[in-house]
Amino acid sequence: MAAKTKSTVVDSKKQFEAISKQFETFQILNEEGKVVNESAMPDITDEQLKELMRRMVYTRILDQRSISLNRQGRLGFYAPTAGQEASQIASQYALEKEDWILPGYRDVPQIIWHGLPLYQAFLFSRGHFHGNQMPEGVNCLSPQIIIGAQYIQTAGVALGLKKKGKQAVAITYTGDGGASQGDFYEGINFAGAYKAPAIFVVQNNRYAISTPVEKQSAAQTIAQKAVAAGIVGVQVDGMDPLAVYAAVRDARERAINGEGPTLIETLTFRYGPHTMAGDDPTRYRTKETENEWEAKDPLVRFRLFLEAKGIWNEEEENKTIEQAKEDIKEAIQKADKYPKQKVTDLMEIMYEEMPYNLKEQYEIYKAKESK
Ligand SMILES: Cc1ncc(C[n+]2csc(CCOP(=O)(O)OP(=O)(O)O)c2C)c(N)n1
Repeated sequence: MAAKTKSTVVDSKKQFEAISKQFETFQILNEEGKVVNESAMPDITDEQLKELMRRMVYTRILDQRSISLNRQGRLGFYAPTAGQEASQIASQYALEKEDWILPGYRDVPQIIWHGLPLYQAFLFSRGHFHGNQMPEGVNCLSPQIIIGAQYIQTAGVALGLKKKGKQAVAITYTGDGGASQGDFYEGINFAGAYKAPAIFVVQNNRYAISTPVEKQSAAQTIAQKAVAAGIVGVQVDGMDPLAVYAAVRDARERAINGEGPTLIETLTFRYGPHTMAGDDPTRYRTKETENEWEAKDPLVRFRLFLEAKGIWNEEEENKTIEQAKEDIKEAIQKADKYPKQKVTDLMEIMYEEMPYNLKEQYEIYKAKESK
């Protein structure tokens, strides 16, 4: 190995040490469900805490049912979410209705809790256009498949909110892999330059399909990438719902006050495969790694915390599970009954004014469909 460079220009060791000190993981609730950071406790009522738990339990059931429906051939594209509930649900819970969500493909739970009806989420999975039609007043874009593209769009949406004088933010999500994309850097840089009210979340679940985060970047944390864009960066325990909630509330307040965007890295883990399209995590993850992360489970630690406060019990949990199962059953039936997608539907929704050459094709299909 080559000798270490003795530089008189920069003390590289000192520089790296200073960076890692600035981006220590923010945590409120530890794995045993104990508050370890009392002074950072967010302002949140017992009823809100229970609602957050309900939503996380509900979402875990939705994930299990979605996987099973996918295996039965009743859903199409599906990216599992179990393990990421604190990161996803607590971050959405910290928003207000007027805020905008620009999700990635794994972030369907956040847009459901922001108002997308469940049957439409199922239609989205089936590739039906109606799954992308947000109801009036549901401020969400449809899930982005192109890795990182939503980061640039978020900078634009946030700048639009600022120009319109709205007291609202735009929040977006990508994975650790997304933080290696050019769009990621362009998005955070632009939003920083214009002090746009944006919140950029990177859900670091450690793998971009099979590529480990260590192979994605030489940076010790993803949060520190905020420095180059001149914005605030924070690394959060993404298995801790209270820490995620507090970090997003904090970022939202800064954004609304005109102090610009925040980059939040949530340290999390997806228990399941990358998507249901044939990924096999046992080929790139060890059982030990999986066990290590499952011991950090957000539902387990939050349940312990709420039980110790005397505001959660088995009955509450079972009620939530039953409700989720009932809603899912109804929603899948509604999705089944929804009119099948026609070729002419795709043409109609794409254009306000259809080009003449497509009009010809449109008429041909219209005639075929009416037979
Ligand atoms: C621009 C682009 N390149 C490649 C892909 C293929 N692809 C789909 S998911 C994925 C990995 C993304 O990993 P990460 O950003 O960590 O998110 P995660 O799926 O772990 O939530 C890749 C490379 C894509 N969809 N878009």
